[in-house]
Amino acid sequence: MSEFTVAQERKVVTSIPGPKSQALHQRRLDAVSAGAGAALPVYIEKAHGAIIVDADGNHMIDLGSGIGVTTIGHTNAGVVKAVQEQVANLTHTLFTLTPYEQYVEVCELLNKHTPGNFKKKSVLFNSGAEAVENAVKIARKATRKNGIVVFDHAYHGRTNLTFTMNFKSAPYGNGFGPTAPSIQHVPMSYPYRDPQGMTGVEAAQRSINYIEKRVGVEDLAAIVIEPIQGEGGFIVPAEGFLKTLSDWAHANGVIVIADEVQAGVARTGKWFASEHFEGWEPDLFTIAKGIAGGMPISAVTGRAEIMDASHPGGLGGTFGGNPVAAAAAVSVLKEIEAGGVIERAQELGKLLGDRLNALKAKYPVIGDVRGHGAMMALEFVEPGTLNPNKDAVDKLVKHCHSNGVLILNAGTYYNVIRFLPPLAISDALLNEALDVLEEGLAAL
Ligand code: PLZ
Repeated sequence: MSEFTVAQERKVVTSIPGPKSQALHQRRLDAVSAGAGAALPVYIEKAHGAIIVDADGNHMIDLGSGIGVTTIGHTNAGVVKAVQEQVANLTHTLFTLTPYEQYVEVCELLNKHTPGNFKKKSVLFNSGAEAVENAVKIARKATRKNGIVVFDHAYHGRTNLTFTMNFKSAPYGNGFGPTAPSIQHVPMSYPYRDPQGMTGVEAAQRSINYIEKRVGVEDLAAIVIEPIQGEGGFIVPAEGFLKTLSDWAHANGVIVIADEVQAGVARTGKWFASEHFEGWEPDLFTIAKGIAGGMPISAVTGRAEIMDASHPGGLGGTFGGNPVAAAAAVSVLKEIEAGGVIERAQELGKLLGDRLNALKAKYPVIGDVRGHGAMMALEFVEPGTLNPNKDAVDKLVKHCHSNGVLILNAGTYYNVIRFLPPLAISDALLNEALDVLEEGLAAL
């Protein structure tokens, strides 16, 4: 059992990256494709709770959870036990060949806990991008239409279809061949950057106007949107935006897909981020990242009649819903169900919100504080303007990394710092990490 093998404290014992990490990085440069980036070449050996330990023995406070994956905490005791037991019993059959119970149980739990008071079904895959790909396949099959609407600042993955759905072509799509057809971007509600006083309903009307003019509803299968955008910089749409969109979609026979890959599964202080938005009614959800404590598994969950539109044999893949990953997901979902996890995300949201707002009041380089629960962000600008300030973010990220705090940037303009701590983090550790950030701000 890995419990308590990693002290929950920050400890910087070498430069970061230290000598062992640097040596490993040399090996990597020789062996690994240059295409796989290296945001922080610190090689991690073990982790528990909210602390990751590198090859040189540095203990870093993790405020990123591997981009929102180890939400339940690193090497969570329940996940470790579930994986160890499952791996000794059964590692693979291929669910569509000879099935097993764990897959069905994950689907039952997701059907139960996703929002929407209707009969739901699910299907499992390996990655977020694969879930998005399949949600689009299912929506096209169900509607017999092709068009897909996505939003400015969106991120949906790195496969051919999903990189086309991303807002930024660099670095995701540029040079990687033809983009997928029938994808149209429309404006997102971005309260910090939209014209002052623009309501959510007005922002939705702006998007709908684009959809009607640029795409038309005739061949529109689905709109796909992150209810709180992840890579785009934790953009929370204005109240009424999502409701107006889903009302319009349903009046026009268009399927609504909520990409909850980054924001879902207890992260925002609700089971799913969609629950923060009154009247917003997605038909399908894509779910991944935080669902299995670090094991690779993803899902599409939604209205049973849409989910059943695919002919038998139309959906699948060798590893989708792998027994070990599924056992980890069952453990995570049941731990959330048992209570305390969602409440912890809410408490962390309060702590983060209070501290980040205090920083904003003090440092004019911070233009905006936003998010819900343990998914909060700071947007940096040149003081007194809306001009994105990537330079400040780069300096702060570097300062935090050298001082043993793993922090992530985000945003279309790379001018956002996002906070995605494991929910297992203590108040004391989170405060300490924010103190390190503040030292960096004071030094800017
Ligand atoms: N949808 C909303 O956030 C993944 C990307 C990391 P995969 N975001 C992190 C990187 O640089 O590759 C993401 C997301 C949303 C889909 C995805 C894709 O999920 O599991 O990375 O395929």
